[in-house]
Parts: sequence; structure tokens; C-alpha cells
Amino acid sequence: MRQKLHIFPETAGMRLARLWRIFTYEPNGCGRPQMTSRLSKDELTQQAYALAVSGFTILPSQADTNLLKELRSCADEALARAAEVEHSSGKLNATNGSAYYKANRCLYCWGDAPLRWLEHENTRALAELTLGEHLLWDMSVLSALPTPSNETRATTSWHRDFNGVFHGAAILSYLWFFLCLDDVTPENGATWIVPGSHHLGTAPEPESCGVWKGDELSNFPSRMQLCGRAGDILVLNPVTIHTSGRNSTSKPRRLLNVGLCNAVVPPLLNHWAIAGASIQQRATPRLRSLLGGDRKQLPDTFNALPRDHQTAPHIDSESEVLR
Ligand SMILES: O=C(O)CCC(=O)C(=O)O
Repeated sequence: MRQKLHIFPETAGMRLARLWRIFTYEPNGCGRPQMTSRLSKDELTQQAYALAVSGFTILPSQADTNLLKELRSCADEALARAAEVEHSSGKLNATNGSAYYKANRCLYCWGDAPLRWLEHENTRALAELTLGEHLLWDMSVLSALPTPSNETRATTSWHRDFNGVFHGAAILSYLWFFLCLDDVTPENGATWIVPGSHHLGTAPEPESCGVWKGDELSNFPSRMQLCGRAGDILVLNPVTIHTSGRNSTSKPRRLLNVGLCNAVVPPLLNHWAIAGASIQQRATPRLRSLLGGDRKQLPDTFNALPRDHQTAPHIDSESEVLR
């Protein structure tokens, strides 16, 4: 005898949950993969393709619990120092933020764990495949803080980090590798992106409101949120339109960004000089090439480094001779 099939009509709640899943990307949602070791050549090619067509991809399970613990502790110290600097002198150099969004730069100065993280093999391999020869643009911590529901300036607002000639460029110039230090969810402010917006489009682009001015999510109907577990890397082409999300939980949402740039464009700072002698002396060839050598024309210090950190300021040999 045939069994009677019961088909339940979809309720409004079920429909909402289904639509929410469409706009919320979580890789491997049904069962977490093991900690990933080296990505194979085929896997790297698939990730590079995802980046090329969508402007983002996700590498699940890249950092283990112990490393995450160490990185969180370094990130929190760096954020505490940033708060101190803001309190005393008002602003971090080359860094914007708001009452509910805080950051600090040059994270490689904050301990061994960030230095080890700079050598992460899958980051190197994907960067080599997509950017080719590359440098560290900056290594930063990005913290979306719990925000009251009536606050309008809750997020970075929609933006591209690089525009103009970079928008739609065939050659990739920048790539952000956001390591999730916490589980990143729609509730705690997962980054919103507009997939594919790094391509040069023909349709009129909605006006963005400008950074820290409040954002209108509905301006971009194809937006989606990059969700991940602590230890995943969210890889973003920063030419893609994106904004941090609103954190409506009671804990900060922290990302550790290894921002890389193509070697033909300048990094944000002279990282080699900022790293100072103690890091320079033990730098591996990979770290040495990422930190980019002494770039005289770039700032050789930063105003929210660890208190006892010694940089190696650039010495102009000609002016030394004249003295
Ligand atoms: O913190 C985020 O979710 C976004 C970060 C961001 O907008 C950026 O680094 O340009």
C-alpha cells in the first residue's frame, strides 16, 4: 500500500529562515571539516576562481584553538593600546574608527603568534596564485563592538577600500585575509558584501552614504553576509563593496586581517623599519619578503605600537655623511 504523503505548507517563519540562508553564506554548514592542512593545487585553483568571479571566498578551519587563543590575546593587547592612544592623543595614524568600531595596525609587533600567522601556508599559496609577487599592506585587528539598537553609526558603512583604477582592473592589487578570532554571525556583525561588485558594472551603482555615516542595507539587494567559525579565513577583494555588520550581541566581534598587496603598489607603512631590529634579526625569508625591505618613502613608525617596542627608523646615509 502506498503511504500517504503529507506536504505541509511553508509558514512565513520557514520562508524567512530559507531566505536568510540564501543571503548568509556559511561554507560546510552541515558538518565542520577537519583543520585544513595545505590546500591542493586543485583546491587553490577553485578558491582563486571564486575570488575572481565573486570577490570573496572562505577557507574553513585554518587556525587551531591554541593559536587562536594566542592571537586573541595579542589582538586584545593591541586594541587596549589603541584605546589608550585615542584617549591621550585622539587618533591612530591612517586609521578610522567610531565609538562602536575599533582597530589597530602593525599586529606583527604584538608577539610571536602574529609573526607565525604571517607565514600561514594557505594564505601564501593563494596570494601567490592570485596576486603573484606580493607584500604585506598591513596586519590589523578589526573589532565591531556591541552597539545599542538606536545607534545609527554602528558600522563602517558601505565602501570600497580602493576605487578608481582598481575598480574592475584585470590585475588583482589587494587581498584581505580576515581570520575570524570569534565565530562571526549575523548577530555579531559579520561583514556584508555585494558579490561581484569588484567587476566594472554597467548598471548604475547606488550612492553609498560615506564611511561612518550609517548604511542602508536595502540599497544593495544582492548583499550577503560572510559568516564563519573562529579559525576560518574570509578572503575578500577589498575593491568589492562591503561594510561591517551591526553587532547586537554583548561581546566584541574580532577579525585579524592580513592585508596583502601586489608588489607593484606600495604598502601602507614601512613595515620592515617598524618591525625593528629584534624581528629583523630572526625574520625568515618569507617574513623578510612580506615586510618588504626598507621603503624610505613610507612612514617608518606608527603611533599605537607596544610601549616598549623599538623600531629601526630609516637613516638617510647622505644626511648622515653631511652631519
Ligand atoms: O570589520 C569588517 O567587517 C569590515 C572591515 C572593513 O570594512 C575593511 O577592512 O575595509
